[in-house]
Amino acid sequence: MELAYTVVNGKIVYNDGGAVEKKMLYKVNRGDVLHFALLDTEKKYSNLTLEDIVVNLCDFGIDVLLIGGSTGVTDEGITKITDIKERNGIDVPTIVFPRSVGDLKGRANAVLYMRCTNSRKMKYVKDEAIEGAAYLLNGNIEEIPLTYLIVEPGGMVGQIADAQLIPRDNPKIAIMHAREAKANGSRWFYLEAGSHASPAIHEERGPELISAVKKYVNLPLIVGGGIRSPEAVRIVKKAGANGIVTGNIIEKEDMSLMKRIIEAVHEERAPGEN
Ligand code: 1GP
Repeated sequence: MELAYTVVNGKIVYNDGGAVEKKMLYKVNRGDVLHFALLDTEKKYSNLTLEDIVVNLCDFGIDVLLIGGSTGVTDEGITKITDIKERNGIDVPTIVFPRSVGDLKGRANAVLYMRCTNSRKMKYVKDEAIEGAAYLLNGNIEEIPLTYLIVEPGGMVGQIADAQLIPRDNPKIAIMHAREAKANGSRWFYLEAGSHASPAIHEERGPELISAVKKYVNLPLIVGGGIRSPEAVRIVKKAGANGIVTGNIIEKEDMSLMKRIIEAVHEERAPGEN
């Protein structure tokens, strides 16, 4: 039987990942940090159109258009993004950040096929993923197997999932979750503080948590929750994040700030940093 992944010179090389995941991993392995711009396609912006936003973000160099949102992902929403990409010759992948199995209907390039490992609800730990497997069986969408861990304060997602929130002052708990995720075949790990989180993921011992998980578990690590500035980006990068999600800040419609945030994501790391 072929192994799901091999480790070459300390880097993880997956043998059965799809094209989108392989490209992400290629970038992570060469030391890049990935920027995931989380978009709500149903959001009404005041000054810009969704097209302006997508075109600008892609121009600034985001790595992934992550489609999510408080009301879930619709087929129409994904189609809007696909049309914008076609009209503007954009080849940034569209990945669904699902709230539930219903979000797998649209024709995105891939889905974060996730398990919320510290939810107290079986629905988010397993049931949604099992139902979602029907879409994988149809071969319509590439899955990116990911374990999602909600840390304090957790925000709305923490409440909806009824998460047993991960404390910031005891990194061992997060490390154990990450190690379990790896042992059970997850290929990506996501530390989530919650949208609008205060403290954000880069504040109040969040960086220590990121560094601890990164030190003990060799899985690409995505982080998010309250990242709204280039300074915040630099802190989570220094702590060892391989991927950074920004959601809410996009709604400020400040494209010059977004440009600076995206540039900070792609700045070279200082020597000796992860
Ligand atoms: C939420 O981690 C993401 O799921 C992004 O959070 O909206 O605060 O950027 P923000």
